[in-house]
Amino acid sequence: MFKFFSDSFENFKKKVSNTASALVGNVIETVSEEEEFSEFVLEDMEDILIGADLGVNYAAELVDNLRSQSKIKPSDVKTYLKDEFEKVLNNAGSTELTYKDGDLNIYFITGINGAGKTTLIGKLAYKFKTLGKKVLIAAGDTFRAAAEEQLDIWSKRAGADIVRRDKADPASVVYEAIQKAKSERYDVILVDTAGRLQNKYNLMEELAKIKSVIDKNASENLRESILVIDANTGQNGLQQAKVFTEAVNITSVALTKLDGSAKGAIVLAVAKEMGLPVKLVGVGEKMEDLKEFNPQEFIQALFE
Ligand SMILES: Nc1nc2c(ncn2[C@@H]2O[C@H](COP(=O)(O)OP(=O)(O)OP(=O)(O)O)[C@@H](O)[C@H]2O)c(=O)[nH]1
Ligand SMILES: [Mg+2]
Repeated sequence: MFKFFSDSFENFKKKVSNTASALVGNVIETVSEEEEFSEFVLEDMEDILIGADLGVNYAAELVDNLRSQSKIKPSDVKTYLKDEFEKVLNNAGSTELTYKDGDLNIYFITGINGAGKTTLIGKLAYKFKTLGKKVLIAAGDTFRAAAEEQLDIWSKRAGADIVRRDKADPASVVYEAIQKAKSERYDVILVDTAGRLQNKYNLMEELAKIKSVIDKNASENLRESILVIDANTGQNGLQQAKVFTEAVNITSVALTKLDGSAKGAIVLAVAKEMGLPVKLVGVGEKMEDLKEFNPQEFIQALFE
């Protein structure tokens, strides 16, 4: 529906080059010159896929498919992986961020501490502002010292408005933001949340409470519950996805810090294991370093 700032393909390719060599380059190098898929070669291939953070189950499935057939030769391994990855990404659903024109659009942003939630909100606020939208940020991380200050700086930079109440109950901050947005006809609310409370249980309780405030007051306006995952956390990202999905119904993933990461295969693992589409990708610390995830482009960058 709208296009996020897009890098040139060449730039994007550079940013995922570490993932490309960990995931695809290493397999091709090890496998493609072999005569056949011997047990030895298959085990090597499985180790590489696991090492690239594709996940143990998914890696085993890909290798098992090869073990039980004779049509695909080692020299075809590139095409084989490409087809498989395309299938998985297609099955995870649309990668387009849901947005309804002329209505209030709420985005609920969650994730563990340091994943990049606040930065993502700054980038999204900026993007929506450049599209001429009226944007309100709800400072729902009232736990961490300086969190609201950081968000305040981002909102000013992006030219968005903010509702913040230091040390208040996050759910009440979000409630206030919804009332303000409805009476002042905002297009977008971006809800920031804490990444760490005293323990995981408290955090999940708090997120569920915020979610229920949104459900009670603006359920029809909640467009996406986005889980922010740092690409460098690899398989832990999958664990996070499970925990957060149990607490609040996650609809999509934003993968941050893909620039430089060798663990971008988490995009595929999340799609495969959780059936969740990655919709946004963070490729740097600047306000413009946000991309809409484009599966074709990602595949092309991995395999070209
Ligand atoms: N290289 C790179 N750095 C990023 C990206 N996104 C965020 N960061 C950096 O990651 C660090 C943490 O980002 P925050 O946005 O504060 O993370 P958070 O999830 O809000 O953290 P808490 O509020 O503590 O839970 C900051 O130093 C950001 O500049 C990205 O896409 N690429
Ligand atoms: Mg934050």
